[in-house]
Amino acid sequence: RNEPIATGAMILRGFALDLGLVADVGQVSDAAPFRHFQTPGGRQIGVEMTNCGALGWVSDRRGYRYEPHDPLTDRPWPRMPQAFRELARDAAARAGFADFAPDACLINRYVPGIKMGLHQDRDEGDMGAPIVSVSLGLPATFQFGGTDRRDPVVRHPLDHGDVVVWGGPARLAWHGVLTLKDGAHPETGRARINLTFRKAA
Ligand code: MD5
Ligand code: FE
Repeated sequence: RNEPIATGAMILRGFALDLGLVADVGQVSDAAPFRHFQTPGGRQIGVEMTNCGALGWVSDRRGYRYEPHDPLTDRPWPRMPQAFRELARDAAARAGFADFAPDACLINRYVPGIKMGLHQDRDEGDMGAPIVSVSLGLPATFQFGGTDRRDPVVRHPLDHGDVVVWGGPARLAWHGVLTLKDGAHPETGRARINLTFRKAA
């Protein structure tokens, strides 16, 4: 089921079910553990993060950026699993963006009580490419606004297996995730995992 939510943004309900993605996340996080990054202002980000692919999103006192190495291990980020790569490409194509070849996959882990405040994704080199976002585990409420911070926001529930594709005019929309409610999911336990595929270079 395709659910358009704005020009350039579409929810593909249940598009990522039964692909073994949670097991792949476990493989990645065995090699590159989830951790809390620091913000440039010196605070700790509530969401725990790791990455796979050629480039990974990192944050520290020096700023936000993409790096080829994990600062925790000084090793390259783990390879992007083939199932991730294919899912991202297929979802983008379904939403009208042919030939999406992400070089970065940020993996966010939310536990109950954690949220992601409204922000824009603007650290990527290729703003012409879409972003593909995959929700796994506990449900969450996504907040989606406009390209101006003051634009009104609409809320969309996101469940295990839902995929959202953002591109074109939606690429620079303000967005966030409301505080995760308590619960347990058979595949992820007390957590929500979000995969965010991007063309960073
Ligand atoms: C999440 N993650 O559920 C969200 C899903 C992040 C982040 O926001 O930056 O890690 S990605 C949603 C997204 C990406 C790019 C553009 C828009 C939404 N948008 O235009 O709303 O953990
Ligand atoms: Fe974002």
